[in-house]
Amino acid sequence: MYAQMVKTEADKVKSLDEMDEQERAFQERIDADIKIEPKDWMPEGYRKTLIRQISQHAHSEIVGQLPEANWITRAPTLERKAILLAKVQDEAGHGLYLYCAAETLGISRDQMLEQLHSGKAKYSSIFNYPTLNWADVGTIGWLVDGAAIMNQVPLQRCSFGPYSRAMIRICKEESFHQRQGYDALIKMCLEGTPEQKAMAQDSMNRWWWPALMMFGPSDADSVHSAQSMAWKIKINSNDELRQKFVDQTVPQAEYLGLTIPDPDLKWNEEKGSYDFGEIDWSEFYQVIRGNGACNKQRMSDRVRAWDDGQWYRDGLMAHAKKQAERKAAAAA
Ligand code: FAQ
Repeated sequence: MYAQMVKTEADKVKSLDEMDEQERAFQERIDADIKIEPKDWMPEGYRKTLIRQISQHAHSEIVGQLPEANWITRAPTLERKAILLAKVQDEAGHGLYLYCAAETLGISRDQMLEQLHSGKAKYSSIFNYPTLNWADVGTIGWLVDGAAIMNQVPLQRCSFGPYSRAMIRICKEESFHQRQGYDALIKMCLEGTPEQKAMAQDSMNRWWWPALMMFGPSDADSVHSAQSMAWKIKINSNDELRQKFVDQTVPQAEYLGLTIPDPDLKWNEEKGSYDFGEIDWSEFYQVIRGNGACNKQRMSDRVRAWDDGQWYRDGLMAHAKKQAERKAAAAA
């Protein structure tokens, strides 16, 4: 499985024999499941890969607030509004834990945000789809947070201490997010009107395939998996997690009475898991290249929010400077 997993980079992963002494000692610590901490020596590639993955993950949490925030003002009840507000606020917190973890690797938050705003850094493809009806809020919780949890639970065991610890806190909150989404859909599908159930089905039809794309390209096309798995920055391959997600989600859809929009979805007795249809990879690559339905809007909203907050950041800096000056004067 491992050997055939990544055609493009598999041959670039060094064996222990090919490493110098320092690299070998580092790899042996990873193999023994000893966490790497920010001040420990690490190969430059390990540092860069972590910065790339953690910052993209942080950007996803922050940009991921936007599609759901669209429905805060139109939530159907006060209770649903309060729940959605809490969830969207949690996403900001997740972004902050992750930016902090990445900062320990020698990149500043301003640099990471510059990379996001200039389009140099990616964020998850899923947040470039529009939220067209209230059921989308439920579907995002159920499918999007569900896919995120499937990916993030193993990342709690990631080799880099600060990332692993951030994931432990994040996963606790994500499970609440997923349950609130499923609960909203239970209300619509099992206790709601035929119109509400139709709304949920429409939402399912639009989000199913993009949710599967969240796990990244197929193993055969994943550029980074082989090295990232050798370093335990990733614990499972993209296809392994995608399969687990499908297997977990099909019975949940059945309980809701929703049809998964995939005519090839079928239980495979021999494999003990579901077979499913081919993902439209051309759509995935269009979205990650910036050409999805909402890429431009998401970025302009983020940049505007950043610019609008300039006066507040200036105020904080001025206050910190004044406090430091007062402290210095008192000590003199
Ligand atoms: N979207 O070689 P691989 C959330 C890029 S959860 C965009 O397989 P890798 C919670 C990839 O960066 C969502 N780009 O790459 C929430 C690379 O491009 P690069 C975030 C993608 O890194 C819920 C290229 O394709 N979760 O936000 C995607 O080994 C609700 C080649 O791919 C994480 O970030 C994609 N879907 O594996 C918030 C989890 N997939 O960088 C609000 C941590 C791949 O060379 C509301 N990240 N690419 O330019 C990971 O586990 C990995 O980075 C993967 C990709 C699995 C995403």
